Amino acid sequence: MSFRQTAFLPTFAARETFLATANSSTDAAIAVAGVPLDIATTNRAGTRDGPAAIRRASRMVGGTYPDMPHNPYDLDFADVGNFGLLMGNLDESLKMIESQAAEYPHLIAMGGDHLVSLPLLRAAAKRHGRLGLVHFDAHVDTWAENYGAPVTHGTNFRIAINEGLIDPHRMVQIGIRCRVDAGTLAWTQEQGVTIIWAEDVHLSTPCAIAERITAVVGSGKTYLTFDIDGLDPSNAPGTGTPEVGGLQTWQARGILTRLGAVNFVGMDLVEVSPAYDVGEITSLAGASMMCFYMGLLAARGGGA
Ligand SMILES: [Mn+2]
Repeated sequence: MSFRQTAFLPTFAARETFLATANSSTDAAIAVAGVPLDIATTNRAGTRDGPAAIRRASRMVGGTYPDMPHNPYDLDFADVGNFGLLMGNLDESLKMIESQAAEYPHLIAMGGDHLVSLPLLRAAAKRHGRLGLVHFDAHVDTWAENYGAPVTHGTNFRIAINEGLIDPHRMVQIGIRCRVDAGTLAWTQEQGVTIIWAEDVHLSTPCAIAERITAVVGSGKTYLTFDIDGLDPSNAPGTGTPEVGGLQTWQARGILTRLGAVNFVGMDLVEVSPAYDVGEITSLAGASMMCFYMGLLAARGGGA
């Protein structure tokens, strides 16, 4: 069972777990975990503090919203704490993250930088087979290398595609607006990845974008990865590689809450870097997106 400590504790006094849950059982249907990997960023670091900031901000969210009438507290979910990793050792940390993720049938992970999606997808694909991917981001994250490094938070999805973890024909990126070389963009589109540019979102409506996403991923098992830099820096300043012209929080909310037809099997929310945040804008946005995802799960009656 998931519950707040007591109805009489105001948010600032509630425990600093996700949605202030007192449930830490590793047997819950839905596990929320922090994955504070912070050694694969290419610009500003600081995502090691993401999980703690999201947990604090999450005490403000959860419950029943008019546009999301299904309450995350109806789910059997637990905050199982943070995953272990080996400081400074990327290879070993990725293996450790994968093996810890494999223990949970439905995981909602808080990054950490975006490379955490790679071991999380390795674990999810072993359990479920090849997955569709709904990917909110400013960046394509399909580079072959960044500054000579082949394994970073910008090469994660090229690796995932090459390993067959995700089906690029069932992969859709939303909010893209980064500088990107022609070769990387061509490679991405040749794989079959659908790109919904940030500009497309601005010229459209959340309803229409949600329909496009649903059409791309279809009814098969699908993973949600939400890089907080998909949001505009004015809506999410606390991140490592901000790009102007991004999604407003209301747009992301409007899209995400309309993805109820997608068969999601897991999620991560990554790249929150609290040292660059202002007034908890970013961590609140991150916590809210996770909450809306949980609302989708609650609407279908649970995580399975
Ligand atoms: Mn990313």
